Amino acid sequence: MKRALISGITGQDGAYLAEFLLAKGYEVHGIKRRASSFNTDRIDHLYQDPHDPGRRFFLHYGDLTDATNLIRIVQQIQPDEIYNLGAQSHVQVSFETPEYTANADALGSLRLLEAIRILGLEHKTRFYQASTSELYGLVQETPQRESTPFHPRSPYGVAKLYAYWITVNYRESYGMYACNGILFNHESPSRGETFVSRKITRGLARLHQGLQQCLYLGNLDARRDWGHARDYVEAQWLMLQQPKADDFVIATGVQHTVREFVEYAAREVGITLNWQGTGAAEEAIAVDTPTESAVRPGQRIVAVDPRYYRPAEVETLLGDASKARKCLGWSPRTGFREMVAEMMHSDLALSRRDALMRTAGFHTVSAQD
Ligand code: NDP
Ligand code: GDR
Repeated sequence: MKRALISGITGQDGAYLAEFLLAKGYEVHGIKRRASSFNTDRIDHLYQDPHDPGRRFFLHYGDLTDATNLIRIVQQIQPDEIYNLGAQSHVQVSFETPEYTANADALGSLRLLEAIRILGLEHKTRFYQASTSELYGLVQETPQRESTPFHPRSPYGVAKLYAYWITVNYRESYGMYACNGILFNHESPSRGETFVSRKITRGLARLHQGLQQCLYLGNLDARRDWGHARDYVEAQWLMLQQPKADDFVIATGVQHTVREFVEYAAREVGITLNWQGTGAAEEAIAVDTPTESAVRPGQRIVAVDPRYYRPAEVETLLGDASKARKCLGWSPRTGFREMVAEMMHSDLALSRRDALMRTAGFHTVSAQD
């Protein structure tokens, strides 16, 4: 039985990957951070009773900023594969917490690679680094492929640049099987609520149920290549199953603006929008609305709030995953429209539950960011 260790197992990708590896027959170990409240929502369905003799799912307390803890976990597990998915992964937050982001996202990767080396596991343990299209930042060519030069635009991107190169360096220096997956944006109903995709589907669902009055967004013109997380974790696994370690772009090759994301999501719940104004004064007004929704024709649904603008923006990203298609046999299964619909309907179900709770006398917190 193969043994995998996942950092960031409580995150979106960690949860999908854990489920994927368990289905493949792996023993799966995850590193979770201590928190003052439960932080395992996304993986609770995978929990196995510690008394179950056939148990294949284990969680370990740890942190990417704590080298001795990482060494101890790797020593104890002796994993065949490590997936380093843990990170402070929010680009805008990285401008507020640049030092911590560098510590977790850059040095965290180094600490795991060093743990493998210190324990003499260079020829046993394969390593996956969660690299990102944010490396391209101010893009030098379109579409972006493995050979496109990097120009990161945030402390997050710069930290991930270090992680990318230290992974390449350990492969070249010590013959380790270490790969970078340069993944473009990927989303799902489990996406963190403050990333734009989920903020849109959650916000529209709450508007639909009368739990929120307006959705405030930043740069509506930003263009992204959005795929589905479920498809992308398969690519992560495929990268560690090859005869030779290499780096791969994972993307759909299709691009949409944030504005288009809003339109597709709104249409999914029967709301048609009319955009007016430009720049910070742009807003979307509901034209057609379904009768069962709390949204009324003429209501302002979306407005721009410049506080969501970033000090330096990545305006456009579009990936070319030809190398992954050719060498890994990977291609995305889920289209943009299908993914938006899945997210929208999942959030609508959650908002209906929240609305019911409210009418029954309970109050829910309304996170806007
Ligand atoms: P999430 O933000 O959903 O999950 C991040 C995970 O990392 C969480 O489990 C979080 O724990 C954990 N984490 C954060 N800081 C630390 C730390 N100091 N020590 C240990 N664990 C930590 O991210 P995604 O699942 O979306 O992304 C997974 C990885 O892929 C990240 O590295 C991200 O940067 C990268 N990436 C993501 C893309 C995307 O579009 N989703 C695209 C390209 C790359 P907790 O739950 O406690 O906060
Ligand atoms: P990104 O994702 O920065 O690409 O990083 P995010 O969804 O945060 O932003 C995408 C684009 O939307 C614009 N935007 C907004 N973004 C947020 N979060 N909130 C808003 O209100 C808003 N309005 C407009 C942003 O300016 C941006 O241009 C994600 C993360 O998962 C990273 O960890 C990962 O590496 C990259 O994707 C690939």
